[in-house]
Amino acid sequence: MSSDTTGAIAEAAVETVATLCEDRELVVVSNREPYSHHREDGEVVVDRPAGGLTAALDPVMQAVEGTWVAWGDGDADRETVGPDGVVAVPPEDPSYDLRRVWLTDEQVDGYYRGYSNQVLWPLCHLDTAKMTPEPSYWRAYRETNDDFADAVLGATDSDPVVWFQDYHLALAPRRVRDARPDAFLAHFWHIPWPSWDVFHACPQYEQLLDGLLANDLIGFHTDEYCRNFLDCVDAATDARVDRANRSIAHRGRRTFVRSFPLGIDAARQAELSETEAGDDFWASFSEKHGLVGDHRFALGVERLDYTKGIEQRLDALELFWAEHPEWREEFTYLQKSIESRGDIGDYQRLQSRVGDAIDRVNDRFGTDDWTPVVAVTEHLPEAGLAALYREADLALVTPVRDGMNLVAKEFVAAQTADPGVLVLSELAGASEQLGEGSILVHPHDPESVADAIEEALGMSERARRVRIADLQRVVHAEDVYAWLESTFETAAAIERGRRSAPAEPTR
Ligand code: GDG
Repeated sequence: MSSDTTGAIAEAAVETVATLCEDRELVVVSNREPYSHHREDGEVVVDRPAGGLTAALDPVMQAVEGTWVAWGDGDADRETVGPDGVVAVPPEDPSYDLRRVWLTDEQVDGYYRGYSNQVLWPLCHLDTAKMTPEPSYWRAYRETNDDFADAVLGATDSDPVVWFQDYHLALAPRRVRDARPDAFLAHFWHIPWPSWDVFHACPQYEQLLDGLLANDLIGFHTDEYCRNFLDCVDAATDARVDRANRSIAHRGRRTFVRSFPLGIDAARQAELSETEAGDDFWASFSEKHGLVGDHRFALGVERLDYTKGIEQRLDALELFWAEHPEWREEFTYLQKSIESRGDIGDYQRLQSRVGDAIDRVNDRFGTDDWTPVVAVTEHLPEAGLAALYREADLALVTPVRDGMNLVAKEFVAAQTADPGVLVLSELAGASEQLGEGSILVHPHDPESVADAIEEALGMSERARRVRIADLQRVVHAEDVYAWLESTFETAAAIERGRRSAPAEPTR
């Protein structure tokens, strides 16, 4: 698919959004902002969306001239806004408002670092032992959600269509709903939703559910997360749960729960994997790390997060080289991981354990001419990353829990030359869509991962082609634009139904 086709797909998404909004303001709310300003050598420079959902949504926002509400965390953000914290973006052709929410250091500590990343993140990834439910975190989370909600309400005097992103904002919908009963509110939850026995571990389970049930539509990546959410509502509240229809009647309204598996801009990813910049990157990278000639390599790409299964993967690789000495000096593992949330203790400890595990494996098997595990910790340019995807013989995507995992999809879309093999965890949301053409493994079973590596390295080119073609069909058909369209089509259908149906009985 070419960029022209991508443009056409974006236009289709714009039309669907326009149908839903009619003359109402579209307000997107997320923790991270699409554009941030900071100072570099005294000059103000702007960071703009590079890939991902933000890049796909940006042209839609430009076309419908909506408002994006987000935390202004750039060091020059305050000096670039007008009254009400608003700056028009994109800078070269301003067409929509970015309304920045300012957070104090205490709020960043409590709402972001605290409640979002040390309570909700481990909770939703089933790691309740890592939860740190400090009362001050919860207070800051509530207060900051109020600030986001107030920024939404300040964006327009009439009833907007609001789309909240992610787990940072579970409470904001309720405050917006109370002020604007006729607004259309939707929410997409980017991480897993756990089963009730796990969610019950959170002391604020009732308030979180009440906040989310102020939405008309809640989206998750998979059907499993939808079922878990319905179970939690059923167990924890007196709302009426209609499982067949996947909807919930609560406080006089109905909330619909649907799965929308997020995709990537697959056409762009395929193009990126064939650029000159990517070729140049690969030429020097492969030389530097000895990935030349017949040498084979596997690739892992992620933030350094305990949910991504990096330690377990290193155990599996150690087992693989122990059981298959014939692959020593012939096969390398490239761990491309970026430090993440480094100011949180659990992440610092993970970083040091991963470093120790890499040293252990390299000390055990490494030779003067070969380093079994190569760790790359810097942020790579998109074309460089795409070249690594293209050249890798296999990708090891083995999270112990992951809402979706877009790396799996990027790897698939980048296989434009000799196709590689996707080794994928059963516990990644992506396995619902990509289970068929990948080799599925259990991340906690090192034998299954080691066997998968052996299978992938021995797979014929024909078998790899068949598998990758199947996977590419899915990744291209269910890309980020299809995701936008299906979300907004569903929202429009709900809105039509709501206008023609009688009010819900109150409970
Ligand atoms: C959350 C959920 C869900 C990484 N290193 C570089 C780089 N990346 C990019 C990848 C990919 C992105 O980061 C990571 O996305 P994931 O989806 O894998 O994971 P999370 O960050 O945990 O995201 C997840 C997602 O939200 C969306 O809903 O899928 O389950 O946890 O796009 O390419 N990009 C560049 N250089 C790097 O060095 N350019």
